[in-house]
Amino acid sequence: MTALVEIKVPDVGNITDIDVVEVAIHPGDVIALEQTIATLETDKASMDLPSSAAGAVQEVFIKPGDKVSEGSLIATVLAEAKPGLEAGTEKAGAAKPEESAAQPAAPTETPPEPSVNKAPAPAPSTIKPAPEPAMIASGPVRTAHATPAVRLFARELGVDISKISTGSGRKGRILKDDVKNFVKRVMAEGTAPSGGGIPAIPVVDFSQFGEIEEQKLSKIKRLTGQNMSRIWLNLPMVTYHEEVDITEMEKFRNALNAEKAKDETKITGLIFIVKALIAAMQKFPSFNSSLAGDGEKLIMKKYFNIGIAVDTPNGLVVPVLRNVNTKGINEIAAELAEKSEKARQGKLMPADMQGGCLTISSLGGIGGTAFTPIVNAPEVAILGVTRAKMQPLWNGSEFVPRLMLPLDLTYDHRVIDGAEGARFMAAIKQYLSDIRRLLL
Ligand code: CAO
Repeated sequence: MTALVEIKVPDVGNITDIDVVEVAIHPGDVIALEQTIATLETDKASMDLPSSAAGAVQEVFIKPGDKVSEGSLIATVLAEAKPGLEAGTEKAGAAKPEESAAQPAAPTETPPEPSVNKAPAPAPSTIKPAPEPAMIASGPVRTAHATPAVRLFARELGVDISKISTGSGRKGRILKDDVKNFVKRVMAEGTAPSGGGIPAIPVVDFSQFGEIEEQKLSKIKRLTGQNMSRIWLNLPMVTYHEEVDITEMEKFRNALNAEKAKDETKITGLIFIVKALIAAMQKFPSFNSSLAGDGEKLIMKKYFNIGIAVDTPNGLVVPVLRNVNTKGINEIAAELAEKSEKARQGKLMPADMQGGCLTISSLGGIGGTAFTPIVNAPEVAILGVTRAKMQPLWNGSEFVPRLMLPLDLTYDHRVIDGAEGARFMAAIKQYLSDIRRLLL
């Protein structure tokens, strides 16, 4: 005996106009009792709608995008009547005989077999508010909008769906593709970007505002970005700014360059800065260290290698000048010229970029008054340089024109404290304002 059973939206607690986000059945499907037939979603929760009847789906009356309320017809199912119920053996609390799916035809226009009966309204078995994402930013707590199918998909991949900040579906709903893109991004970064509960930047479809074009990031840019994000999240950094009078140094530099033949490498101020940095590291050995993995000891280095950030068409690279403490000004200038040229041609080998103790990031050739460079961890500090300019300096009785060089020292505050940072910078200042001191 079969009966045509109507499946309707059950009592969902006075909520109307609920969005249909997914319909899981089609005419001809054979479905089981309690099987999810559709997914409905309100602003606050998504809900799997279980079937109140088992059998073959005859007709489906809803589609994604529709809005439904309690009592809306979802589907008709040709249900097998259960002999036990036919014999009137329904359990206490079960639907009344005239409402039972197993009851023979009620007086309707439908032919006696199959007959149309009302299915008992199923309880929405899985109204589940989406989990709240772990956030460190303050602000309203948002729930992740996603269908159960997408949630299941995310669970199968081990993705915490709350870490996906915004979906690309309607009203920001998270779709399967969003989960896939999230996984791709995490794989590419080699680390979970939201591991610390940090919400990701929302994905925006900019084409809605105007014409756009996608440009792939170079590999160097991608790797630098990952490295910078990792460092930014891991290191408590402080940047200390200072100005150094390099008037005398500049006179000496110009004199040296005037002696050089045309094809010889010119000496820029940066070379003196390398020298001054080495001297300051010798005076303050904690700047030539790295924090051990357990965070409990410092690894002190007895060699002096300086990384120089070089701007290339493909992005930032940091060739390392080795054992700079053993080299003279001209040798360092020639080595920097060679390595920065190799860098710009993309010919640096990985070994050329390894083993740095401290890094210098110089924007002086471009401009600037100050910036806050990011430490190239596991190094413990980085020296930033911007453009020197003539300034009036009070010498006790009058203002005199002096060439002032702005320097920025960012350090890892787990290793270097503020006073040490200031003393280190004072030493650099002393060396650069009177380079004879480098001989001491
Ligand atoms: N103040 C005034 N002038 C400066 C200066 C400063 N602080 N630093 C450099 N200059 C001058 C130089 O003397 C040179 O002048 P001339 O053309 O008259 O000789 C000119 O600026 C260009 O210098 P340069 O950049 O070629 O040489 P450099 O030794 O100072 O720097 C290098 C070498 C490789 C660091 C540089 O070319 C470079 O790539 N800089 C960019 C670094 C960068 O991108 N850092 C990353 C920042 S964080 O993302």
